[in-house]
Amino acid sequence: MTPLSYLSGFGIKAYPVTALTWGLLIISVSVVVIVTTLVLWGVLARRQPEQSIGDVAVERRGTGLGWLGLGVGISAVLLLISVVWTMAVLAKVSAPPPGSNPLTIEVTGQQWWWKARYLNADPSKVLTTADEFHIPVGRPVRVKLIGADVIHSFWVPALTGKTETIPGQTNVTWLEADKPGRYRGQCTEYCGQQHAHMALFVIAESPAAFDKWLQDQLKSAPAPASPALVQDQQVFVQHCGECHTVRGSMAGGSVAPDLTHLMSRTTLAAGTLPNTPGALAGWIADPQGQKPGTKMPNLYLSGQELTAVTTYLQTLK
Ligand code: HEC
Ligand SMILES: [Cu+2]
Repeated sequence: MTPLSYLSGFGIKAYPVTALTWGLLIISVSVVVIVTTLVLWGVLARRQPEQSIGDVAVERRGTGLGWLGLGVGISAVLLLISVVWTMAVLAKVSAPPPGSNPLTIEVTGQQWWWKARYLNADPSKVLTTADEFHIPVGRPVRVKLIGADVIHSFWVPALTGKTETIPGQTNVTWLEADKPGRYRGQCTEYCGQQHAHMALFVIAESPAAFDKWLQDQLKSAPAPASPALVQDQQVFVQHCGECHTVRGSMAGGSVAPDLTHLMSRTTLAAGTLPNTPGALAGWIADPQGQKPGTKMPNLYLSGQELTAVTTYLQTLK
């Protein structure tokens, strides 16, 4: 399966939608094939090739109306089936099943990355992270969608359809994965230069693995383990702290991805780069070269500063 295929789904929300997708696809394709065949047949099967059009007398030939009735009848039945089926699916997937204790994640779409906050009544358990969202298998997840700047659209084709993130409004959708896996999502509302590099990943894992992930993510970054690392951290706080947060350091910016557990993510900059030491250094040295237009500026660090910052970031497991 290709990562963004919508022809197969995984989870109680996706199954009825996938069945409907296939049903409508089969009906539509059959209609096109049947109509095309009939038109071609009508065009090609001239009964009296020697006559030109003007020679044919205008006269009533009997059964034409019957054909119209048949065509309209078949179309009406098929359209009715489609409508009823679509309504039934919409009703079924409109909300998580009653009594199902969903997890709630608030997702903010912004140019050009996704911020996630795992909500909790206890503020010390609210987690902020970016672009890669872990969820427990078999539990519904409510997704509250916020637009930070322009309209984006949240789409994880294998799990849920598209829902817009609109500035000034909160939209709510939900999803559930019933198999562990890594499901790719994508912004699907054109939102500017790097719209195509605004991916996200939903990583579904067993409830135990998810709980462990959440507990680890809630921890602050450890204090630097050596005097050299203390210096590296200072370079980071100075140059990067006004935009990025690393909990447990003086860096507390909120306009860019939280980097407290950067090394637990597999990609950088919303799926644009793999999270490898080389790509990380390349990103920090020249974000505008990697993702032209990105809201992270080129900071023109010296070689030494770049090494310091990447060394420090690599301790953020
Ligand atoms: C003016 C604000 C700003 C400053 C200063 C800034 N960044 Fe960023 N940074 C961003 C934004 C915005 C993004 C998201 C970019 C995107 O995906 O398009 C980002 C993304 C990143 C990412 C990828 C994070 C992820 O989860 O994918 C890393 C790593 C990063 N910045 C490191 C740094 C470092 C190191 C510095 C200091 C040398 C720095 N940034 C300075 C705004 C900033
Ligand atoms: Cu977008």
